[in-house]
Amino acid sequence: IFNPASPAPFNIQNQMLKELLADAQKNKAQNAISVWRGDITTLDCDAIVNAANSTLLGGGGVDGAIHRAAGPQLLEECKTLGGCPTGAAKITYGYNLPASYIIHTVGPIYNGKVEQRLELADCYKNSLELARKHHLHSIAFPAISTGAYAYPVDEAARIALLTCTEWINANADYGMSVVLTCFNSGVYNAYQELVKKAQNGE
Ligand code: AR6
Repeated sequence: IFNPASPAPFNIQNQMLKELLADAQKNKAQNAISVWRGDITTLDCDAIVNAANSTLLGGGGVDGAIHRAAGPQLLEECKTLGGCPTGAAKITYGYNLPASYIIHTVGPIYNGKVEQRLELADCYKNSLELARKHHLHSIAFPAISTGAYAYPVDEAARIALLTCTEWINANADYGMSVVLTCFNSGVYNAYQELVKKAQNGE
């Protein structure tokens, strides 16, 4: 758990994550960021985030996994949303998922331009804002843009961690548990490196 005020994140274990998410549902969310390895569709969060494309009509990767697990009603609701620009976020119900809601955001398709850092940060910030607007207290993110959209994993992980930390610090009165999920070892290693650096005060 990464408490932005002091300690560093670590690879949270299933039982502890369960307790953390249960607390959040009782409105006792800790202001914490956890790094967890696994399939985001299994998480019993108030909301999980989907790394979608601008049509919001489904795709591969985590988007495909979320649509499969949520069931066909999700696509029906997505059809009513009119798509989503890069960096923005839209919310739907979670249907057959353990999570109550899905927040769909669209990451940048990597092209090396520095503006893309802001677009990626906006994905995290706008998802967190939307969660707060809906009174949600736990949210799980995939590593947005690091799959099909080819964003370099190290930079994407740094942006994810920094943006979530800043948001939590700015909303410390609210109470939000953030779970950064890693589905592959590249993303996991990137977060681990950041943890080590934070522990060394870098
Ligand atoms: N749980 C958690 N993370 C996952 C899961 C899962 N079940 N499955 C994949 N990941 P990607 P993008 C990780 O490609 O790069 C889709 O077709 C994966 O290992 O899903 O933002 C959309 O429709 C990677 O680290 O999303 C868009 O067209 C991360 O999720 C496009 O891909 C993101 O990989 C979006 O590309």
